[in-house]
Amino acid sequence: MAEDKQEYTSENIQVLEGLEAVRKRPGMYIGSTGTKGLHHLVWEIVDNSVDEALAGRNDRIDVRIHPDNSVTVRDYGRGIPVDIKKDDELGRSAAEIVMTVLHAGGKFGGGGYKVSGGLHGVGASVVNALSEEATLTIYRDGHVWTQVYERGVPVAPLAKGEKTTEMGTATHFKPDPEIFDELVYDFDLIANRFRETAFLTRGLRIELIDERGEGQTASYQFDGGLADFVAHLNKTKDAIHKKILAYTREGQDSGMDVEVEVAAQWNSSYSESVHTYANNVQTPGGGSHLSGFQAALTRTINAYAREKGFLKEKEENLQGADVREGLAAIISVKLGEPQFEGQTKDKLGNPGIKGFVEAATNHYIAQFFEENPAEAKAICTKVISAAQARQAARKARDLTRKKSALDASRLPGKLADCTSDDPSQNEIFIVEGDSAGGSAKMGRDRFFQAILPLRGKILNVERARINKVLSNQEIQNIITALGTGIGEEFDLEKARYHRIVVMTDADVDGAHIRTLILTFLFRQARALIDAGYIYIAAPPLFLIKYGNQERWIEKEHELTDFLVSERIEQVVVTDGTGTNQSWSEARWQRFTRDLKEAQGWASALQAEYGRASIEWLRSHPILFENFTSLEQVAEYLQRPAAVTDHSEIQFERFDQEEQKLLFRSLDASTMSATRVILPWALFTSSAYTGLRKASEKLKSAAGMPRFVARYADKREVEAATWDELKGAILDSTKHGIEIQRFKGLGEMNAEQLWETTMDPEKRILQQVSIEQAERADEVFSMLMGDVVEPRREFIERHARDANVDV
Ligand code: 0RA
Repeated sequence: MAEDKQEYTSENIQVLEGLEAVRKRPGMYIGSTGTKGLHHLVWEIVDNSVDEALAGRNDRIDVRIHPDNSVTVRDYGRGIPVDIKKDDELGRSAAEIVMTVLHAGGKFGGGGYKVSGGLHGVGASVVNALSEEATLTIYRDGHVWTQVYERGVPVAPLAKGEKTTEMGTATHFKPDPEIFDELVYDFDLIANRFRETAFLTRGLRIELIDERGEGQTASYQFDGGLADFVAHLNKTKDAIHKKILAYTREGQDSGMDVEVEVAAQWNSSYSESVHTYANNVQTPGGGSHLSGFQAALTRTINAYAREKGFLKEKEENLQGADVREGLAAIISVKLGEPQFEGQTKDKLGNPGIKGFVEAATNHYIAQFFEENPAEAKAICTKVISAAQARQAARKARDLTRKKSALDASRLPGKLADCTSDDPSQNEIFIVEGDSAGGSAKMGRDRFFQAILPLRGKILNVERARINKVLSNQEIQNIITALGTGIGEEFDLEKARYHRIVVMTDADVDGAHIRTLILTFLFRQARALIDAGYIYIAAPPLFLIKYGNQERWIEKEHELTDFLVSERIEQVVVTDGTGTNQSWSEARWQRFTRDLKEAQGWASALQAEYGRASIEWLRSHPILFENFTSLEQVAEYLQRPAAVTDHSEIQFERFDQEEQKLLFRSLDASTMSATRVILPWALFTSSAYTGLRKASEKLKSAAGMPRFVARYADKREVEAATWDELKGAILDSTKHGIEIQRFKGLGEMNAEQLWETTMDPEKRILQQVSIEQAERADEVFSMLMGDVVEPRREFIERHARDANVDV
């Protein structure tokens, strides 16, 4: 016995030491404690469920981001084993070991490929150690099993609960605010990653539900796997053949199982979009799988084109770049021990993989071409014209090295150039609209600042392809002014300005014009972006005047920050109980955070129980009562004490069978009636508990509804709910402040434009990164391309943001 106990302690200490190490140096395990590290926790837990899918045992993963910034990942696999490990001195369940022992995750895996690369695969125990609270729920062997942990330490052993026929694993974790800088998840980032994972795992459904704020959802399932992925890449392009090339092959490398899966389709564009993966991890650096694919592609297309006479005897061979022009493809390999190489470990090493992928590709493409002569012909025509264009361009360059159609010696008439002839200190502002251009000309420092106004309507070449854009007069003015030439003739040395500032209005048209200019630069003068010469001006949206002071404010949320920091201490709020509270910045921060959380839980509940009922619930003191049955709720509502100052309840029905209460609530001040339905299931849901907790916090931060907010005892603003209180406080902070909103650059005079946007001492410029330009390019393809559907989706998706701006 004594010995047992000692061993228990020593093992236990080891576990605690392991968790302590993770909490001391989280960066070593998840990269950082910033946003990136926070998202790693999600990837980590989801990857475990993806592994279960790769093992063929799970077809669905549901991920919820809760309003309190906790996350639940539920899968429908076999469930983590719950049995007590025989050789474990502590008598722990397998599940507890997975959750608490570093790197224990793989121990029970029955071989196969694991999703792991770079920092992934550190295990659920790391997530657990970095979570304030975590709950593991396993549906297995006919029962629900649960275990709760605090900062990685189990609160109790794994407990066997009620019976179930369900299967799978649910991990709920709340990242520890003591560890992470901030708990802010990026919905789009997570959704994009899940979409990618769903493409790479044929048939797996991944659903993402964001319960924060207004809430968003995304759901992905691709029964076509990589072929669907390629179709997605070509969604905004014109595919030049219908049938997508798609193949898989299984085999061996160094005695271990390997598998390759490829899908490919050419489009009419001139760019290549080939993405590679090893064990579902991106390999942007390429490696042996990519080399094998490329070698086979070049070889088989040359052979076929010669055999069929598309390529004449005297003509030179097609090069790699020719056969990949307009190619969209995905190459995904799965292997036992991937070697990730290179500085950033993003390149697949395993040398044997090259031959394996090459053989699979040679075999498949030859067969595909034989069986699909129409597709083969379309592809050959495309790649041969790529080769011809390459050869023609080379000849033209050789002949007329210098002569250019877009000669920089004749500068555009609209350009107001600067006097300095030192490009390294010169700047050009490309300004939307003649009127803003006029102000900019007057406001500038003419020694080093040049102005090129653009007619606002340049985008009226609606649905133009990029070649049409090039023939646009305004774009040609930009090209001549910049001096570098474009495309093949581009020469960075000839740049006439080392700062090129795109200055457009902060509205939808402005965003369009900026997208167009960035796209043009990305495709035709990319080196300008690489060199860091391109900037976007960010003129402020607001000018505020108070007393005899003036101040520029960039964005909406900064206006709020300013008002709050400047004036919140002079706001007094009287709450529903008649208590007066003075407000501080700290109270405001607490209040808005708790409010957001409460709104999130409320909208999760609304989706299930209806808007009216939940809104009623939120504004009623019933929220703070404790009930153990629906009878108690009914009793509470029928007691006179339940009648608040603001409403009267007309009881309708108690549905015993369905466990539901139905009644009407009459608002005393507005005389409006709300029909409320309260099912018992609502009171026992976790979202209800969340809403209650958040509302308790709101109550202690801001008091009980209803409210009256006053600024320095003058004007009064009323608020019936916590939601309205936020607006009322902001409203009252505006007392005596004049806020002017600038919708366009044209509304600023020369002096204002200089002060806010052009004066190097004060202005804010945003340097354009390649990623940003790439995004602009994608948006451009979508907005201007021939495919209508994605454009509509995009416009609908952004319509709300756009309305805020205009
Ligand atoms: C090892 C063995 C078995 C299941 C799992 C791991 C498993 C782990 C995770 C993590 C998240 N979801 C999961 N689902 C399954 C099952 C072994 C068996 O039943 O024979």
